[in-house]
Amino acid sequence: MVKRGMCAGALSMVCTLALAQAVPPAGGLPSEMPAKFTPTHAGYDYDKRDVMIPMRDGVKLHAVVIVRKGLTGAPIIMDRTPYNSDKRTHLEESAHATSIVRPPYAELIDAGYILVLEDVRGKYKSEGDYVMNRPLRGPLNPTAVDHATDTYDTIDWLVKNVPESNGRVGLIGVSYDGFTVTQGLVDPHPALKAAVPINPMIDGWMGDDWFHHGAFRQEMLSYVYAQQATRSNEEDWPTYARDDYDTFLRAGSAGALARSLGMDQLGFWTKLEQHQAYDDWWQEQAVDRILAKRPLTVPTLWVDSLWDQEDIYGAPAAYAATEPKDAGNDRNFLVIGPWRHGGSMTNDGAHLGAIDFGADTGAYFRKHILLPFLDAHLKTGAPAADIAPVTAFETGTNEWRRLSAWPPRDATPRNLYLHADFSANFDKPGPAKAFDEFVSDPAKPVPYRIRPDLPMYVEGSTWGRWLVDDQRPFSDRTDVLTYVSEPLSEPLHVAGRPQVDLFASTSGTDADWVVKLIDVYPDEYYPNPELGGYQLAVAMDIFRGRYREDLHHPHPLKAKAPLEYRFGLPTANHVFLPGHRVMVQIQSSWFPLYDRNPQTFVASIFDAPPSAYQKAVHRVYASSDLPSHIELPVVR
Ligand code: PG9
Repeated sequence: MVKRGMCAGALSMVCTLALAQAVPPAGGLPSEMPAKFTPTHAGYDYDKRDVMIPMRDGVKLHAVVIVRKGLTGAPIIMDRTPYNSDKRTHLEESAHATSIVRPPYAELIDAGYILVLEDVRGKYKSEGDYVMNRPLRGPLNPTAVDHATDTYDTIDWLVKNVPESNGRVGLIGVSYDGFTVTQGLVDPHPALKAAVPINPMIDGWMGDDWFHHGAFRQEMLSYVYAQQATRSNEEDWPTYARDDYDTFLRAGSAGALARSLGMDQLGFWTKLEQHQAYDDWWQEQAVDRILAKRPLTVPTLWVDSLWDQEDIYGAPAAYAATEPKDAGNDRNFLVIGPWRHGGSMTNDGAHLGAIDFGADTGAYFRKHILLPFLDAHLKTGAPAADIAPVTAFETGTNEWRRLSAWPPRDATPRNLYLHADFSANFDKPGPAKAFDEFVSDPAKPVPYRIRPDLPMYVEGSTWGRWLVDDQRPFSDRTDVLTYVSEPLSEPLHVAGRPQVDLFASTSGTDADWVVKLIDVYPDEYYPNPELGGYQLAVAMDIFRGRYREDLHHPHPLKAKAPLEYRFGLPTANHVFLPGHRVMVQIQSSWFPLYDRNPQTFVASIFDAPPSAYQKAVHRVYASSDLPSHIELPVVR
């Protein structure tokens, strides 16, 4: 049927043709959908541009540019991510720019910034090859490109192709995106005027995502799997049990589980297998070591979370490494807050788990530090910002402090000694031979968080807050040694990295040592009765014994010999209040976040056979010649 009537008065050739094409195939109606719909976005308060930006090697990277309508002479703030820029700029379809991105980015848009999110090379819509934490060009990367060049090329393109920009660009990002920020600091583009690495991954062996002092963070296997199996993360890590404790215990070793899932096809997994020790591969890509050798030209605000379950090492280490480059004390800044990983960029900074901070510390950070810092460096003609070199939230007192240095200049070491009667105090133990012992059984490893240990990112998982889990369920296990002080009569302020100096032995030939510094709340606590007797971890970490002599080369431990282990705990800024007690817990597994040490020396713990996993008797010594202690950086 030809509906000539609809073209009444316009029986032109075009109309006749269109109507002729609309004749349905026999037995059907024409589709009502266009081949490609073009939305008008009428009434939207922003332009969203999907762009492909050419890099120097011809590869194009995908970015989303969000510009509020009417904006001119505006600074650009950019986040380079492996986590899907499309998804991050489309929380919902909305006519308002502030509704399509997460709140902190909405705040930046509201503050007059052009927002750019770019997919890193090889992920999602960006072309090219993906390499986990792609090392800089050089011995570990023979190509002509890395995140430094990709950031440079992207900035160069943006300042020439986003006409609303004032030619000044800032970089921001959490975690992996924080790592990409740090790479932009290497031979930076002249338009790069500010950088904010938040919880950046800095050293993957020493204390960030992959290992802590040589102990492998095997729950990260699911992350490697999802990130590397496909460009757009279509392959999901399977769940075998509701509780990861069961999944990993049944699997045996990390290598056995990875192989059963076909992970030997994934380049990064095979690299982890080859680099279990702190060899040149790790050391050469440690970002703090890299930046320490370069000039610091771009004002940088490092952001550290005190209870960061993923990258607790990075920000303070990178700040410390770059601080000597800041002769004028006007380029390098540090913020320390009471957050989980990325918590500074959320709207729930008033508390973490059961611990209350009195006010939204994330909102405080963004309003009083982040925005003034960015404005001062990125907005044309903006006045200088009044930001202290270090702004640190003090947990315990719940106060923000402006400091001139980190650790604070008045922090001095004070040794907290462990005693064989399970007490802890500042008195060195006497000469009598004394120790405590426990049986460490790899068949029954100590859980690292209160079970069920739901996989990291599933709904209901406590992954984001486990570092503030009450440590009571662990303190009374027979394979955890628990030392505790008398109630304090005056405040004890610990600011910096407590240093463990442990004298211990194993009846086996390898062992892990987990040391936890804990604030024990009063038995009854009237400000919040639910916290009566709560054991709040302030700093805790693990050390893999085989690296005691040399981080680069593992050595078997001499069975039954008291040996010294020295390692740093993560940064703390905590006041133990009067009436509270100081506790230290020591154990030899932290499962399943860390793979089990078989306690028999084997060349590769990833491949330890079932027969290598053996019970061992572990002793912690407490005498004047073997004085196990934690050196606390105490502010007097
Ligand atoms: N912690 C995550 C990560 C960083 C770097 C490497 C691998 C993982 C992240 O949150 O991005």
